[in-house]
Amino acid sequence: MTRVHVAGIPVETTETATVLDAIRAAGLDLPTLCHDERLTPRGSCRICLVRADGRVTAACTTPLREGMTIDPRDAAARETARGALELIVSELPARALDRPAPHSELVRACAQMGVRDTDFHGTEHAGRGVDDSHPYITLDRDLCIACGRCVAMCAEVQGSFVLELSGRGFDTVVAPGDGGPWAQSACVSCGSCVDTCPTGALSDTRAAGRAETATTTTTCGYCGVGCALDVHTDNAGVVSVTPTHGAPVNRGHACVKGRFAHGFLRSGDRLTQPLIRSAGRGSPLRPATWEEALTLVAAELTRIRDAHGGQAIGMICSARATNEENYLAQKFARTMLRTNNIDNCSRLCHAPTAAGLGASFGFAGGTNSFDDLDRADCILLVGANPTEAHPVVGSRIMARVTAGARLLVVDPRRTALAEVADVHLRGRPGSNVAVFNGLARVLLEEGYADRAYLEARTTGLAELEAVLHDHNPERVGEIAGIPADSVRAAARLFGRAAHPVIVYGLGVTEHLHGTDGVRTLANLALLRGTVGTPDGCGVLPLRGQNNVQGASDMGALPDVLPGYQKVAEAAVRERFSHAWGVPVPERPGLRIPAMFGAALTGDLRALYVIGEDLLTSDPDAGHVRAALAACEFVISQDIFLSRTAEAADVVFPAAAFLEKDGTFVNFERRFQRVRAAVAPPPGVRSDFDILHALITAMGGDPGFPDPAGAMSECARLTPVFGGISHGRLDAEGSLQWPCPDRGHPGTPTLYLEGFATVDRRAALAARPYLPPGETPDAEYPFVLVTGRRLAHYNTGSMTRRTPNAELLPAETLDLAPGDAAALGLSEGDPVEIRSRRGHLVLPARPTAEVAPGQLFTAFHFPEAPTNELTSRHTDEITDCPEYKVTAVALRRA
Ligand SMILES: Nc1nc2c(c(=O)[nH]1)N[C@H]1C(S)=C(S)[C@@H](COP(=O)(O)OP(=O)(O)OC[C@H]3O[C@@H](n4cnc5c(=O)[nH]c(N)nc54)[C@H](O)[C@@H]3O)O[C@H]1N2
Ligand SMILES: Nc1nc2c(c(=O)[nH]1)N[C@H]1C(S)=C(S)[C@@H](COP(=O)(O)OP(=O)(O)OC[C@H]3O[C@@H](n4cnc5c(=O)[nH]c(N)nc54)[C@H](O)[C@@H]3O)O[C@H]1N2
Ligand SMILES: [Mo]
Repeated sequence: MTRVHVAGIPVETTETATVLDAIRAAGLDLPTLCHDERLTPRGSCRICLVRADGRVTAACTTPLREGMTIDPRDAAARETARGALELIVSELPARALDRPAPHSELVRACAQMGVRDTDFHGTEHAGRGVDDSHPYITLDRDLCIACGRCVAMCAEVQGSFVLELSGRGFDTVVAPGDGGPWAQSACVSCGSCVDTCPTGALSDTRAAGRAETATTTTTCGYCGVGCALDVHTDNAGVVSVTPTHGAPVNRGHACVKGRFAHGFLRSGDRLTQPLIRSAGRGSPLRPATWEEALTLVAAELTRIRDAHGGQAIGMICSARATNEENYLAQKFARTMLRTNNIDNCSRLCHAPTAAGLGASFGFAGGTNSFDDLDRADCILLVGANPTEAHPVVGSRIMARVTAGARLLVVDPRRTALAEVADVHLRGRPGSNVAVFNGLARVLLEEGYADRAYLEARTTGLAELEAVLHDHNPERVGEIAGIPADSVRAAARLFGRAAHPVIVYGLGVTEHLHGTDGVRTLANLALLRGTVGTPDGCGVLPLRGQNNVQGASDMGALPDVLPGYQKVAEAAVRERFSHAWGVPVPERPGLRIPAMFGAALTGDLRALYVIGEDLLTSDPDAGHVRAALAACEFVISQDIFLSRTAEAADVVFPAAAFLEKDGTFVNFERRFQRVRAAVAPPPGVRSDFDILHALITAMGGDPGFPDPAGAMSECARLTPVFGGISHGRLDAEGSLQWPCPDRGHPGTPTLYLEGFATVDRRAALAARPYLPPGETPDAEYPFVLVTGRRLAHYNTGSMTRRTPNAELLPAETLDLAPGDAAALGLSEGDPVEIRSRRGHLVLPARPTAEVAPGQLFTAFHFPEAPTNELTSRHTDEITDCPEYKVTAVALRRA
C-alpha cells in the first residue's frame, strides 16, 4: 500500500501504481493520449505532465513513492502539456474534432485543455489516404498521431504482431506489417486497435456516420469465454460493440465475432412470424399468427403425450439460450410433457468433460479461473485451437508465452499456437489416451509426481500404475506416430513447472473414448497436485457455446435436474415434484442420439428443437433426416430458417442474445448477466416468452413471470446456485458456482477443502488406450478431422449473415501438400470426399498445418454439409459423437 496526496487529497493505492493511477483514484480527470490501462505505459505524448514532489513528470509512467505530493493542476506542467497537445494537433486536419466525444480521447483532451480547431493546421488533403479494404476497420492515415497504442494492442493484448509504425517524423503512420491493403494482412479483426485509437484514425466502418443514443453492457452470445460487451445503439439498432473495459474475463478485449458480427440481427431473412403447414407434411410452410401456432403445438403435444405417454416426446434445448430459458424448458418437459427426454448440444461437445471431470473430481465444470493462467509457467494445451475458437483465451496464452511460459501442444494439426510451442506432440487423431498415459508414466518414473498429494488426496494410484505398465514412451510413440523422446521432453517440462495448467477442447472429447481422454488428462493434473490447491492452476476445459455450461447446469439433460441433482434419486425428485406441484418422471430420458433411434423405431413421435440445427450439426445427416421424417410432429424454434426448421411442422421465430434478458454461465462456471440492447424485430418473441406462452396454452402455470423469477426459483431448488440472483449479479458483476447462499462470494477455485466426491478424494483413472471407432483402410485411406475456423460460428447461421462472410467466403478441404501433389491437386481444385455414409465436393487447400494422411474441414457452410460424412460412433460413456475421426477417400472431382 502506498499513501500519497493528490491536490491535497490523501489517496491509498497499490505499490505498483503510477502517478496517473493516483490522480484517477482521487477522482480527478487528467487527459491522456498515448495511455491505455491494458498496455505497458509509453509516456510518449507528454500531455499528462503534472508536478510530483516538485518535478514536472509524465503521470502515466512515473511510479508512486510513499508520501508523494502530486499537483495535477500545476500551471507550468499543464502549460507544457498544452504545448505538447498543440504540437500533436498542428499536423491534423480540423475534422479530427468531428468525432463524437465518447469515442475520441483527442476530442476530450482538446476540450479539457482548451485546444481549438484553429490549432489544427493539417490540411484536409494531406494525402496520406484512407485504407477501407477491410469490411470492419477503416484506417484514415491523416488522423494518425503515431502514438503506437494500436501497435501495442496488436502485440501485447491480441498477440498477433501485425501492426507497426512506418515512415519517419510527422509522416509516421500505422500500417499492417506487410505494407499492403489491410484486408490482405494477417489481421485477425479483433478490433482492439480500433478500440484503443485515441483519434479515430482507426474506426469501425459499420458505425460510420451514426451516433449512439444508448449503451448496454451484456455478455457475448458466441463462444463460452463469456466476454463482457458494451453494445452501443441508436433507434435503428446496434451501432457498434466494444469490449467492456475492466471486465473480469476479457479485460477489454474481444474477437471478430463478438466485436463485429452483429449484422445478422437485421438480416432480411430473420424469421418474424410463426410458420405452420396447412395441409400437413408435404405442404409448404406458411406464416401463421402466434395464437394459431401456439394452439396447434399445444394440441399436438397434448395429443401425443396423452396417447403415447411423455416418453414419446423429446426436447432438445439450446446452449445458445439463457439459463432462465433452459430452466423453463426443462421444467416444461418434466411438468407438462411429463418426460425427462431433454438434452442439449453439450452432448455433441463437452459431455465427456462433464462426465470425466465429475468422476475424477466431483463437479461437472472447470476447476479454476481463467485468471489463473496469469501465474501459469507451463501450459499444456490439448485438442484445442483457441486462436480461432476462443480468441480471447488464445491471445492470453500467446501473452503468457511471450512472457516466458512454456507451451506444450497436443494436436494432430499445426495450429497457430503449435507453431510457437516448446513441444508439439502431433499424435494421430484418436491417440490421446495413449499420449496422456505416456506422459503420466514419465511423470511417475522420473520423480515429478507429488507423492504426498497423491497419498493424501487421491485414490487409484496402484491401478493407474498397472495400466501405465504397458504405456512406455516407445509404445505410446508408436500408437500416436510421434517420437518417444518428445513425450519425455513434454513430460519433463510439465513435471518441472511450478504452476502447470491444462487447457483443452474438443480434440479430447469428440471421440469414441472421449471420457477416457478427459479422465487420463485429469490424471496429469493430479499427479502434479495442481487441483484444489491455492496456487494450483487446475484444468480448464474450453467449453464451446456461450451457455453450454449453463444449459447443462440448468438441468437441460436427461438424467439430472438443475445443479446436476440426479433424476434417479427419489429425494431429489420429491423436492422438485413438491415445488412444481407435478411428479417429476422417474425414468431418466433419452440422449440426442437415442432420440433419433427412438424416432426410427416409432417410440418417439414428437421432437421440439430449440436453437439447434440438427441437420447441419449432428453426425451422419442422412440418419438425422430419416429420424426427423419418421417423427409425427417436429417443432423448430430459431432465429433463422435453418435446415431443421425447413424440415419442421411448426417454426417459432425466436429472439437472439442481443435482444434478451437473463444470464449465461461461461467456461469458468461464471454466471453473468445478459441484457437486451435492442428490441427483437416485430413479431419475434424470446425463447422464454414462447415457452411461457406454450405452458399457459397447455393449461399449466409457468410459476414465475420473468427471467429473474426463473433464476430465483432455480436458486431455491438448487444448493450450488442458492446465492445467485439477477439482483446480486447486477450489483456484483459475476459469480462463479458453487455459490450456496446470498452471503457467499462464489468459488473461483474448486476443491480447496476437499474433492466433491463421496470420500472427498479425487479418483485417478486407470484407462488403457483403445483405438478409435473408424480407422483408415485401403478403401477409405484418409482420416478427416472436423473443427472450426475463426470467422464463422458453428452452423454459420449468424456469422454468414454478417461481413464475416467477406473475411472467409467459403469452406475448403485442408490437406498435406504431399498428399495434394500425389493426387495432382492445386489450391482451389475441386476434390470429392467420400465416407461410408456420404460424399461432398470442396476446393482443396494444401497446407502444412495438416499432417500427411489427414484432412481438415469445418461445418460452417450449407454448401459444405460436413456431417453427411461423419459417423454414428459415439463416446462409450456419454454418447458424444466421434466428430474428430472419419475415414474417407479422396478423388479429384
Ligand atoms: N470461430 C469459432 N469459434 C467457436 C466455434 C466456432 O464454430 N467458430 N464453436 C464454439 C464451440 S460450440 C466449441 S465446442 C468450441 C470448440 O473449440 P475447439 O475445441 O478449440 O475446436 P475444434 O476446432 O473443433 O477442435 C480443436 C482441435 O482438436 C484437434 N484434434 C482433433 N483430433 C484430435 C485428437 O485426437 N487429439 C488431440 N489432442 N487433438 C485433436 C483439432 O486438430 C483442432 O485443432 O469453439 C467455440 N468457438
Ligand atoms: N462435423 C462436426 N460437427 C459438429 C462439431 C464438430 O466439431 N464437427 N461440433 C459440434 C458441437 S461442439 C456443437 S456445440 C454443435 C453446434 O451445433 P448447433 O447448436 O446446431 O449450432 P449453432 O450454429 O451454434 O446454433 C444452432 C441454431 O441456433 C440458432 N440460434 C442462435 N441463437 C439462438 C437463440 O437465442 N434462440 C434460438 N431459439 N435459436 C438461436 C442459430 O440460428 C442456429 O440455427 O455442432 C456439433 N457439430
Ligand atoms: Mo460445442
